[in-house]
Amino acid sequence: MLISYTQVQGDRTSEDRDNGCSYPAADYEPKGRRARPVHNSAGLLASAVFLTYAWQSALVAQTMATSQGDLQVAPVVTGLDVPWGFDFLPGGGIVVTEREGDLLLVQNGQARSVRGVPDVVAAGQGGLLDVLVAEDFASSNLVYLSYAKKVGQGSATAIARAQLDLANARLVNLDDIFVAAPASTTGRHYGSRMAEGPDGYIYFTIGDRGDRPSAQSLASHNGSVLRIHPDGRVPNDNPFVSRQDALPEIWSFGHRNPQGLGFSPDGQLWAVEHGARGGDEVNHIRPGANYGWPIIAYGRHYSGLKIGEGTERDGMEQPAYYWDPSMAPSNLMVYSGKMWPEWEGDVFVGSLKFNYIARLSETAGGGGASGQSLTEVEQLKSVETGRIRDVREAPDGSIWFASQGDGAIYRLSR
Ligand SMILES: [Ca+2]
Repeated sequence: MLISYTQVQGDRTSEDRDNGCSYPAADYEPKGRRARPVHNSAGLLASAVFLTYAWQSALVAQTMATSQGDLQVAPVVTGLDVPWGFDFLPGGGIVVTEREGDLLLVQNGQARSVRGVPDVVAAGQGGLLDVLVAEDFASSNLVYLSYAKKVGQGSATAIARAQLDLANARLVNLDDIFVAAPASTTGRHYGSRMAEGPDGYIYFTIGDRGDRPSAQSLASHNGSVLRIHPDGRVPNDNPFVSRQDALPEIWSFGHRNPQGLGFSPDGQLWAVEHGARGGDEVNHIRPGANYGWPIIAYGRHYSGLKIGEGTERDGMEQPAYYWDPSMAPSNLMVYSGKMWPEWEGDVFVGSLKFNYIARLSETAGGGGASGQSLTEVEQLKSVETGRIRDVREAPDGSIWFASQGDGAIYRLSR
């Protein structure tokens, strides 16, 4: 059943905050084309009381032609304003973030705005970003949010943890378990995708915040994949815990702006990042490894200038795959094979720029040390796949995706 989420006209002056920023084409974040929630002078969301919800009869599912035949594409929730992340609740339903600062609980035929979300800096690429439902949610009610947090005159990527009170649609016991250092006055490259590991730790990404050299610095969280306990403590087996010159949460580094992160069914960690022009890349993440930015990279700066030293260097990892031209990757998901056994182990990546979901398979022969280990073998595309912001596998093996272009979440199934 389709749930339509309707917001009243918002204060258009909130869009002015995006003005004056310039971004490379692949990362460019257009403003939401829908009404925006009203923000008061303190930056607090004042929209919740104005929200209304409406039911519509379910639209007929459309079809998408794929290598597995014509699949059904059905809208789950519409009327969203820049959906950024969503995740599944064990009892059915989903939680969805809207970048402007709303968390929605979509469950039992209702879309409700969740109260108690943290104040976010909703400007540039910042805002309320990813949401992660804890594996043990049924007993813990824990959810994690990543967001742009105001710090001094700038902002920093923060991870908050809270309990989601489903009955009352509110967060309780909200706590920032991590705030990246340093903060930055730029509104770009927050990273922010999260995943829970099979080890129970929380993994998440942070981009270079527009300060390229900082991606190589272990004294900065910028340009990293990080790993923490669910309460924010640092695991004592993180790769840099014993180094005095390193921040101990860092798991891997040398990343530009990773906005996709996921574990494969066999427990391997994968990430996808916005590279420079012609250099968006998928990486198999290993602890302590250096992924090269900005010393090695495929592609060029958006100015046309060459990057760093070239494409390879000893001690720096090669991507498993890269796109040239850049497709502006959002999230990444490694598929279990539950609904489509032929796609087991394949990597699915949403494209913001070219409006499709990439399916990547292992290269025959494994690629080896110098070759790419993945190849893009299919582009899942339909009128619904406009500006894919998130892609996930549901518990039943169907593939769900958030279309920023449509302000909707769709379910892809047989
Ligand atoms: Ca790299």
